[in-house]
Amino acid sequence: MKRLKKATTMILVVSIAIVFLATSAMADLRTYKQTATAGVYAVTLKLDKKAPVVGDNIATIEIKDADGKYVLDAKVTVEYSMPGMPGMPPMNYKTNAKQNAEEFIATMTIPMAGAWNITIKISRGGKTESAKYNVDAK
Ligand SMILES: [Cu+2]
Repeated sequence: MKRLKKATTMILVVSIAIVFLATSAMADLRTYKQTATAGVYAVTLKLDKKAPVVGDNIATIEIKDADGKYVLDAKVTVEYSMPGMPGMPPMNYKTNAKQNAEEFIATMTIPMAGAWNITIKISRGGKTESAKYNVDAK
């Protein structure tokens, strides 16, 4: 009886662990999330999809200082660009991110599939720092 109870508990614990791991793995596959450093800041860029798409993409930006505290008093802009290629001049776009609770939100309208460079610029106290990301738009 005691052994049975132990086995049942073990199965339960393993099941919970599997569900937990599967759920977090799925969350990783579902949406893009990447952290880059900009000066003293850790800047996490989250997109509403696994990879950006041609059209509108909602970018959520989380900025933390060296103490791990949310930075909210900054001006945040998002620049996204594609270098020139045969038959296509370089494409450069810029949009301002708006603060929303502890994050900043911007919409990137991507006109073409392929490799895009994203630069998030954080201006605060007369200084501007940049965080860079590379994405592949579908
Ligand atoms: Cu192009």
